[in-house]
Amino acid sequence: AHAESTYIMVKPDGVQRGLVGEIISRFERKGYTLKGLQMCICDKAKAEEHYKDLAGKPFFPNLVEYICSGPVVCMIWEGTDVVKAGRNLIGVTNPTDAAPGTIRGDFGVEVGRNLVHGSDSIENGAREIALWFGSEEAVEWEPTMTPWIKE
Ligand code: YYY
Ligand code: MG
Repeated sequence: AHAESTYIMVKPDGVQRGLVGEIISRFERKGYTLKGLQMCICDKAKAEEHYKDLAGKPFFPNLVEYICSGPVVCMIWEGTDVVKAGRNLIGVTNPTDAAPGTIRGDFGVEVGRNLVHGSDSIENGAREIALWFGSEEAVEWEPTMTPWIKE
């Protein structure tokens, strides 16, 4: 099947709470491939660009402030249907409603502290990867494990 890419980001609360390894591990164990990884502190302009579709929402200013409030861990994950399956691993937006076994369901309490971002479409995945990663920063490689994960 076609290997697509998604942008996954551990938000500042996930970093502060020491959940970076846990979150990476869930994507690794599932069978996806890490193709980019870096840490940064986001500025306001970048946060507004990342969430531009939500610019009119009442929670937008708080959202931007939250994303800029500490370091985030930025990742590119690749694999079959990774956009949809990545959001399944993360769980629905409000951790109250997120199923146990998902990241937000297992570790989150409030919607404004929901630990992790995942792209919602292939197009937005490409847009977000281009926003957060320079052209030299993604790593092109293929795990030797691939034939045991993909037919
Ligand atoms: O894609 P996802 O992160 O699950 O939700 P979005 O609808 O794209 O909203 C982005 C982000 O905004 C969400 O992760 C938390 C925040 N947010 C909020 O604080 N309050 C809401 N009622 C809805 C979203
Ligand atoms: Mg979203």
